[in-house]
Amino acid sequence: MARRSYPMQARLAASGLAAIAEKVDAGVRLDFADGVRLFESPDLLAVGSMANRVRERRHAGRTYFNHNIRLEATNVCVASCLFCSFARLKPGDQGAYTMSLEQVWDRLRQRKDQPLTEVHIVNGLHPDLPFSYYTDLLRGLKVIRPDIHLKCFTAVEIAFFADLYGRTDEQVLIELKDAGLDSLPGGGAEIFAPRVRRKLAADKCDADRYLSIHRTAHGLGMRTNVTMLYGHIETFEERIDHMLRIRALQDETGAIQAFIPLAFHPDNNPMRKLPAPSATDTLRVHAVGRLMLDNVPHIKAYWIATGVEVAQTSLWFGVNDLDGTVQEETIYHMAGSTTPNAMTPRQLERLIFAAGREPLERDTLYNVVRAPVGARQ
Ligand code: V47
Repeated sequence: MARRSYPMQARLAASGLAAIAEKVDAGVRLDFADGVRLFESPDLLAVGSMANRVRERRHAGRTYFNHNIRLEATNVCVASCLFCSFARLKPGDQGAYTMSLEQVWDRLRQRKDQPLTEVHIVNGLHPDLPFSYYTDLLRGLKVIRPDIHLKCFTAVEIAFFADLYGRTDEQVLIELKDAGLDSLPGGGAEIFAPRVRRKLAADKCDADRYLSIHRTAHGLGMRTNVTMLYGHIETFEERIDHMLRIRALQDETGAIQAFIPLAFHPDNNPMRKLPAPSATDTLRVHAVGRLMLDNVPHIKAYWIATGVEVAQTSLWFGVNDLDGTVQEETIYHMAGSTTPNAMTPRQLERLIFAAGREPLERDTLYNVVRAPVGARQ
């Protein structure tokens, strides 16, 4: 019996995606309804193949990672986000910790032989520390490693500092920048839609302030990332609304480097009855991110959140960045992540090669710092 051919055009038409595929081919921007349709279509591979096309147009097979370390200096946090397994409300609560500055600095000193290029810091919203804790922390890290990039404090932390210490958001950013801050990570975005944000993260600054802080950071010459926490109670419409708000800011400033979907982890938090998002949902969210965010250069799969195998597969679903070696992560491991705590650059290179992609070690600003292993002496 002759085998029936099933070219991609026919497949796209069968899954109701032909019009979107035409737009993608022509470089026409997708709209809200297109985005929702991408989530509703049953054909994950058709969505993935469109995202892959866009990825290859921009980056060919190039896939970035960096050599970084995570530091979480305190988990004391006045916010009670329903999805969080990391925070402890008060100093003294079981499991609460706040590192001394020496302890934080020691984490970096201990790695003096590692060619780290980035320190990524996210903390709880601690009500009692002086602002100098944060500025001294940054200054001390730069003394230990003057060339290290400090990607620290989410926009939610910046808003909290401004309110607690009686400064404007801009003043906080300027003082932190003077102390050594180089860029902002994307955490704290969760879901921008007020319906969800009020339920999950009522104590956090709202979406407008989150985005305004990123805009201000961009105005001060800093790059930032933006995340989206998915796989809990949000709708497809709310996911697309989130992406479109990011796209609108990027149209204004052009200084967002990466979009990072973050898979919800349900262990040890008040939302533990919900299942974790499936691998197919994770692949689709990254693919839709690539298709909707036509002005954001990098789509990152944070392998600690997606799992290593799904992160590897996502390299054919629009993703071109795997974050980094990470090391010392606690937020996801307290919420049930079963990935290793860290990967070596060698392991990252191997898994990217094994996926048929080209690994490149980058710094935080996407300058290539090391050639792939195959090209090394
Ligand atoms: O904002 C917390 C998320 C974020 C859970 O900018 C959870 O390069 C899932 O922002 N299940 C912090 N997610 C991590 C983060 C990040 C990660 C990697 C790279 C970058 C970057 C930023 O973690 C929080 C929150 O959205 N989170 N608890 C949980 N149970």
